[in-house]
Amino acid sequence: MAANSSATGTAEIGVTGLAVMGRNLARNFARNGFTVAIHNRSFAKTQSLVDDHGDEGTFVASESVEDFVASLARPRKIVVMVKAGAATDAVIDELVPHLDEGDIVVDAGNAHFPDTIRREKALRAKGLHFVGSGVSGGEEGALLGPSIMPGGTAESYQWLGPILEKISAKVDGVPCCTYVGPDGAGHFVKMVHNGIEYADMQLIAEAYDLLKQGLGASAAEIGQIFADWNTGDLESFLIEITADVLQHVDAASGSAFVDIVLDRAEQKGTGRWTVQNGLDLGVPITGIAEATFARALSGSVPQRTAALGTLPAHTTDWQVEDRAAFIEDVRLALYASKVVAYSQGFDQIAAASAEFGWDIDRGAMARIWRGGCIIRARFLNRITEAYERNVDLPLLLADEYFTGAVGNGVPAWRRVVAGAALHGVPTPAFSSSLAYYDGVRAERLPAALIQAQRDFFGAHTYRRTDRDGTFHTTWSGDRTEQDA
Ligand code: NBP
Repeated sequence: MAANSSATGTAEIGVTGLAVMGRNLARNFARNGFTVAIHNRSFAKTQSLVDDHGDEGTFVASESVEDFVASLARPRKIVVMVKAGAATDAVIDELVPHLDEGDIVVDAGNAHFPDTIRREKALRAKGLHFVGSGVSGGEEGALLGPSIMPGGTAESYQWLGPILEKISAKVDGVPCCTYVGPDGAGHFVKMVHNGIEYADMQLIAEAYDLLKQGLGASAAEIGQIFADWNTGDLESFLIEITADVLQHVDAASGSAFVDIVLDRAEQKGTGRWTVQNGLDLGVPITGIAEATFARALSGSVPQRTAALGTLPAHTTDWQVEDRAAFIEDVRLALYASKVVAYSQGFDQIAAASAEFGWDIDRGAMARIWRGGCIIRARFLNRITEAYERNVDLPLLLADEYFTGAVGNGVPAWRRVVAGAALHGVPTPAFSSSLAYYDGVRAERLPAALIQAQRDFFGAHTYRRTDRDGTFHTTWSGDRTEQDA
């Protein structure tokens, strides 16, 4: 370890913010042979990293921001890994006076993309590169290889790309890191990744509940079903850990672990951001929205308490006769609903890319999500292939592979959703995904009636199916039609 006071200026990358994520990211850089400058607001974390892992590579520890910056080779590449929000601004404000033109500041925390757009603009005006980068994979990913989604300037990626690609996860030798697009693009894609993660988790939870209610199966039995599913099209990190969690027994009570966990799902807010942005852009991301609201419902304690034992269900117990067929139906319904959630998420990325001029390659995003991150899954290869077949694909579901893969499961999907409704099992994500599927493929939607109502009470006008133009009917008068 070099002494901070010598300020050698040789470190190839710097990390400031050495809590769980920054500490592991710094170790990952060092283990990959990079000389890493390290810094944290309180020096204890810096010291502890050196004490515990100093032998894993070359760390240059500094107590002050000034020494930290001075220890880096130019152009300086500094990864900021602090609590998202005000802390990020505070760190940037502290760093900037010590930086030189062309230096690169990477915010690898979970920033909200409008903040990244603001920060990029401010630093660009000072001749600095600001890179908002999504990093997924949690603590373990940061250490062993995360999925990395960097935005900012293409020029900054020429410097950063080789370093970030080296520490990222690899699938078939391909790094799970690529340049995403200008300013907020990287953090935007990370946000949608997290939104999809919400949908994926909710769908898995609903599949578990369906198997529990329909089969009366134990957590361990359902865990085995998920383990079996993990050998096929559904193979993914989330299915794998679900099998693991369901088979885990609570040491204190001897019960299945999942049965002793309070059923109130919490959130840190990226799902909410994704849904808010979906509303802003007018993109129906119903899978992500239902997943976010399902967490909110689980935490609606007064409402749940008021409803429990009060609201009549008018259902009977669900006793599935052909267990194997039911398990296969739930598997097919889960796969189909999952494709809908991803299809919607990729629509959101396309809409934002057009809105902000980011030119995001959706196939490349699926490729860098194949490893390192929470939603890593076998079927992401299929998404990359779909966008390679047609870079402007308007709807993932309409790609020939997914049309077949989802289409085959539609009868099962309908049986599962209908069964859930009949037996009172809440499946908001399964149900809304099927409703989206039917909505998006419908030749004619009842939106025509909504337009008519809007014209009736608010003179909002309507267009006709049989000729061009915009019209209004004088509803309160003689009901003649006027050109609007
Ligand atoms: P935290 O989000 O818990 O942040 C703690 C770090 O922020 C410490 O280094 C702390 O310094 C520093 N910090 C704070 Br708080 N306020 C500061 C300020 N005003 N000035 C300078 N430093 C300040 O750490 P984390 O869980 O490692 O996450 C880091 C980032 O990575 C976050 O944005 C998070 O959302 C994101 N992320 C986390 C995960 C995950 O699995 N945890 C996954 C992906 C992304 P101190 O030691 O002096 O208090």
